[in-house]
Amino acid sequence: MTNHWDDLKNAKVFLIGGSNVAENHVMAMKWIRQAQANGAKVIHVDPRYNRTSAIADIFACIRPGADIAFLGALIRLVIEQGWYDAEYVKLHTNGLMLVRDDFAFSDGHFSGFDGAKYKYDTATWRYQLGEDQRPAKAADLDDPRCVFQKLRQHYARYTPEMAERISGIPAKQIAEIAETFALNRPGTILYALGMTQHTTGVQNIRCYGVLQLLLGNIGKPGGGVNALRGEPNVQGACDFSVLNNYWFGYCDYPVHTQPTLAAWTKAMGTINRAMVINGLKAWFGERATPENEFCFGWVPKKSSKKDYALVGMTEDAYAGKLKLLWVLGQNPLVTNPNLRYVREAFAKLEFLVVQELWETETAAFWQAPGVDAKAIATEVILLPAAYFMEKEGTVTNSGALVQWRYAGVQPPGSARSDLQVIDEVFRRVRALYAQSTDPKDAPIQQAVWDYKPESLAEDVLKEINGRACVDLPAKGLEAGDLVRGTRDLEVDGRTSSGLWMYAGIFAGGQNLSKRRDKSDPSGLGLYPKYAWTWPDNTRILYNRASCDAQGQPMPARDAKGNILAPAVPVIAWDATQKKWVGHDTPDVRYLDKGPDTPEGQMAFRQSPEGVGRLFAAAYEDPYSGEEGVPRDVAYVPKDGPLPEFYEPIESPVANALHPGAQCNPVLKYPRVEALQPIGKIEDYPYVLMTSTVAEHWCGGSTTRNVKWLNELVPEPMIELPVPLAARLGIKTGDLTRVSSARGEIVVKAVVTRRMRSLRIGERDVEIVWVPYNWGFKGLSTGASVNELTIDAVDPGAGTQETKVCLVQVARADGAQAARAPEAR
Ligand SMILES: Nc1nc2c(c(=O)[nH]1)N[C@H]1C(S)=C(S)[C@@H](COP(=O)(O)OP(=O)(O)OC[C@H]3O[C@@H](n4cnc5c(=O)[nH]c(N)nc54)[C@H](O)[C@@H]3O)O[C@H]1N2
Ligand SMILES: Nc1nc2c(c(=O)[nH]1)N[C@H]1C(S)=C(S)[C@@H](COP(=O)(O)OP(=O)(O)OC[C@H]3O[C@@H](n4cnc5c(=O)[nH]c(N)nc54)[C@H](O)[C@@H]3O)O[C@H]1N2
Ligand SMILES: [Mo]
Repeated sequence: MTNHWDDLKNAKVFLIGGSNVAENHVMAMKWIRQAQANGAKVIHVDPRYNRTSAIADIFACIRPGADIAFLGALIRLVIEQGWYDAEYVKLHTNGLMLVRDDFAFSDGHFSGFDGAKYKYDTATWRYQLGEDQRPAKAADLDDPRCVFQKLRQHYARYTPEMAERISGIPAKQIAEIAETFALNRPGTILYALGMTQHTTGVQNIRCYGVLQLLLGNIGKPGGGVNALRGEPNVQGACDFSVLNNYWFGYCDYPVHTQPTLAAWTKAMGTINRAMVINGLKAWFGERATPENEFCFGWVPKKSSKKDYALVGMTEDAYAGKLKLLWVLGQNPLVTNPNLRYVREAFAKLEFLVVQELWETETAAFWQAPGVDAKAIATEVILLPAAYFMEKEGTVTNSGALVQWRYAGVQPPGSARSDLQVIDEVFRRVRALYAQSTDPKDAPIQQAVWDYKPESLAEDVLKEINGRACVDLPAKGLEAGDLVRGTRDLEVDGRTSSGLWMYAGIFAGGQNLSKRRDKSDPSGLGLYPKYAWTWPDNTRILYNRASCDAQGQPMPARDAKGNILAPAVPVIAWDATQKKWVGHDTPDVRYLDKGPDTPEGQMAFRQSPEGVGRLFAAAYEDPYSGEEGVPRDVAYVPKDGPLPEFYEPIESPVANALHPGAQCNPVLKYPRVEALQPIGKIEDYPYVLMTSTVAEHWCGGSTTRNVKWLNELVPEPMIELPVPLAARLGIKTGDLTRVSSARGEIVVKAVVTRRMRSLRIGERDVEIVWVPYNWGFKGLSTGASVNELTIDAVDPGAGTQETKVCLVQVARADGAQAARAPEAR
């Protein structure tokens, strides 16, 4: 989230795409309802009519995976109708920056494509640079070489009619949505899995960024691009790099071609190096010195050739290369796609540790129906874990609000908190290495690990917050003092911080995540003294973008300068005090550098250009002061600087925009032919969409063991549109066989008008739905839909395409064979 939950009340319009917020983020509804009571409009774009659709003013039924076609048309309309905020675009985005002349796009491919490697060379995705090595700028947005005009050209193909042909949303409704969203400001976007679980997941979300930047909706109350995060602490987990692709604080994880900190810095920039040095100081303390590159050599390096994501791990296990797997708080034998492959891979592990509340399908994979346990040699250890109310620590929510949770009860039996388990395992491993003289064991012997059992979680949080490592009189800190925020952090090892974004959570020695002060002086829902948000307790990210060139709050406008919404003060430059002040923590690099300085103009200090990126150019900010080392390096999506529509891997139709590029060109699938078949429309004529239900939680082990919830939704089902069910002779309650190229399940049918058939090009495309919350363990058992889903993933994020694959559907008694819809 760029904004936060309470801030939803400030929105005048909601575009909810790929999110069922009413069922999956129930507490958001009170803010959405409050906004609606104040006249806000809600637009819901979803293949299935659900409880979110029920409260929407406009419901648009979309074919799964077609969002970029629809959003491309919105972007086109916003530009062509002059609804964009020209002043904001010029000031706060890279709209004016000149793109290299050799950048091109044709037949579905951007310039630089290497088909043999499924890869782009990004050399042409760059700016024309001025003499100062910074991006050259056009005088106005009409310059055909500027980013804004490249954007306009790119989306010229996305007419509402083309978008209708691809997505199934009528062109007239697309125009209505564009106008409603563009002319009501501020507007917010809420999204979740319907947008991310696709092989175009990253670019789906990029569309939202582009749209919101065009409309000037970022950095303001009631605006933003708001990811509704899933698992309770998934935001915190990502911040701390419980991910394969990022290191802590969203730096790139070091790879084997970067053995030194100097090499890594060349690729990542000196700003990120400063964060990493603070981290290394937290991990290795006094051992980390400038002379030994702060022990960077001790950090394990990834192989840049290997895939460490879930599917990559599955592949390695299958190939016998991954021998020991330790699963904490995950149930992949229900929730990973293409389960047959996962099951076979697990059977090849030598050792499996599952740290869990229950004996899940994962812990018991060898007991799965049809599996011969005697043929499996894997040794399985089940460690009993404490549940959330049985332990203390922080949870970071979607709005980056870090809240302390207290233990309510003691864990039962021998169950322990995950932190206690990790602490004990580390101490025992360290003891095993105590006598070793092998240099590779030094990090295990030397890591700082001195948490006290009685204050374990808070000791870790203090380490994360960071400390002065030496006396810092200029900052009023003595060696050992806790730092008070990111502005206390030094770049040279004189401070430590386990995660720079969290520096200040323990300011003044107080655990600010425990704050529960409900005062809100601005009335904007900022609640500045309630718990704590990163960075530096900022509630609205990029809030400098709410101000104009003079640093004063600016109204929302269209391209002609007509005011669409008044300025709402969040922060501003105070010329008398000579600093940025406001209701929120100013999201600026230096509090005392005003609008007359380059830094004081940067609304997007996290991007090397300092502005929002409509076009995701490859770019390094050259000004680090070190020869050949950039200060900051831009993130460049693997699949293009502008979002482009591609069909899902299993799709019912050909790509209407470019037959030469059906699917995401940088995606290699299948990776293992035998286990990753791709279904054809002739055999699997319907589109399967999967999601969760309000009454269960994800893989279901925590909810399928609760009798009351099982009464509400006792088993999985397939939901079918009425005309399809009639054609197949299926009634509600009938046992139905659903199959894909990868597997087959039998579930009961529910025939509803919530599911629809969409006209896509020359074809009627029928969409069916199955929830993914079941498995063979627990009080309520049932078929796992992930037997059917495809394990293709987004090439950038690695997210599985579990929102769309092709299936066949038939009555399980075989009385009536399914028939594919004929092309008309
Ligand atoms: N009660 C409950 N709450 C939960 C969870 C739970 O299991 N139960 N899970 C938690 C977790 S981990 C997560 S990640 C979140 C998930 O929260 P959501 O993302 O809301 O979860 P889903 O219901 O999977 O998917 C959202 C919507 O996307 C739609 N959709 C599917 N494909 C497409 C598409 O291609 N385009 C568009 N526009 N829409 C599409 C689906 O119909 C669905 O309504 O919820 C969290 N909250
Ligand atoms: N087809 C399909 N598949 C999907 C999705 C989809 O929409 N469609 N959604 C995907 C999404 S968004 C997600 S997040 C994943 C979820 O996938 P999983 O993470 O595998 O699902 P959960 O059921 O949440 O699994 C969490 C497990 O942790 C255990 N647990 C709970 N609390 C604790 C704790 O404090 N400590 C420990 N050690 N264990 C604990 C629970 O008992 C549970 O078994 O599923 C994904 N899979
Ligand atoms: Mo999730």
